[in-house]
Amino acid sequence: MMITSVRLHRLSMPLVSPFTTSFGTEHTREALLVEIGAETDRGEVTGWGECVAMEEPLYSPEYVDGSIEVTRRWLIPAVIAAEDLVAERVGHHLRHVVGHPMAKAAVEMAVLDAQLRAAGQSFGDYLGGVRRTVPSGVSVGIQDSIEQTLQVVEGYLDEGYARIKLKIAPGWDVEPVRAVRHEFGDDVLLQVDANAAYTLLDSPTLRRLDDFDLLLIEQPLAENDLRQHAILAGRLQTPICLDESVVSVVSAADAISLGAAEVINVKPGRVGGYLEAVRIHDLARAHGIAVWCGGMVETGLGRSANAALASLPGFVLPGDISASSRFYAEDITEPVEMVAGEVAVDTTPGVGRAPLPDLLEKYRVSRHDVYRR
Ligand code: OSB
Ligand code: MG
Repeated sequence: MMITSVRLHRLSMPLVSPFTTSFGTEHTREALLVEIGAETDRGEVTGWGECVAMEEPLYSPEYVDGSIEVTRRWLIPAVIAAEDLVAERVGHHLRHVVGHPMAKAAVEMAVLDAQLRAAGQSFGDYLGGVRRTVPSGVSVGIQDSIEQTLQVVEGYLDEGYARIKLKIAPGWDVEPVRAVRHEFGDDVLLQVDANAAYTLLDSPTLRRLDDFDLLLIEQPLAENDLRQHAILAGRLQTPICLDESVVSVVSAADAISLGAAEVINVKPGRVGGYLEAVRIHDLARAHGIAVWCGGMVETGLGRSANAALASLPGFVLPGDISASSRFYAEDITEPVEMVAGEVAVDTTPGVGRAPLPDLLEKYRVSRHDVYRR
């Protein structure tokens, strides 16, 4: 294909309620979308990508304004210069730029969306999906009180969510987990996410979580603490799942061989794109390591693409793939729905959803026309 135009859209979307993790509280999602116009041998198409960088570099080094800059100055020029552009080579064309996996992932996603729209193939089919629906888990932020936590969890369980993930932090761990287990019983699929807030010195506290039959504990230690995660794994019964630490298939291979991860949270943005995400899925599956699809408070665009990824056979645990309504009163695409604990995988060509023009304009705070042929 030949790229004929590139536009970046920076959005500010209000959240239905504040989302608090060990690294901060968000009131809005500062989303970044990449729109690519392309000429293909089957005509003109538009492809959309979503960059999952957050407003501030607190979860990972990337942040929205930096992603706009690196995309505009280095990533787009590199793909424009490529001859015979195909999605499978975007990663290759961008390999000289160090880091910035979320920005690269968004560019690759937009090219892949355009390519699949031209080919008439859905994201799920292309990636190798084997399910029409995927189980829908919900990530529950840190609340002001145990009482409020129980109320919020009850609401999600009543809606039908298949799995609950509680965000934890030092001082907010054993008690909320105990309360949720006690209130809702042993059948609820329950897990926790520390977002790197603990150290190995906290292992006595973390070991107390073994009493609550959790599916896993996600990223207890810092991003670079692979060796320490392996030591912690020897001290806990609860399986350790890595999120922040797995930034590529190489770091997934390191984590698996060190015994630092019994489970991996695969987030396409964090690892540089959907294609690298599939490579991590394949590697983990070959090692008997479970994976599940993480979330980054995506709009309907990324949310739908994540559901497609989660339909691959190695995604054996419910993902952080909730309905649009979990975060947004109004999404910028047709909303993603959750029915009886499942989200349907879109089957129309490409990602299967695109921003609705009126809503894109309503929530857009800036537009950057990066390229026009
Ligand atoms: O650690 O999984 C995480 C949101 C933003 C940044 C990091 C994380 C999260 C979530 C939300 O837990 C997952 C979702 O989109 O539902
Ligand atoms: Mg996480």
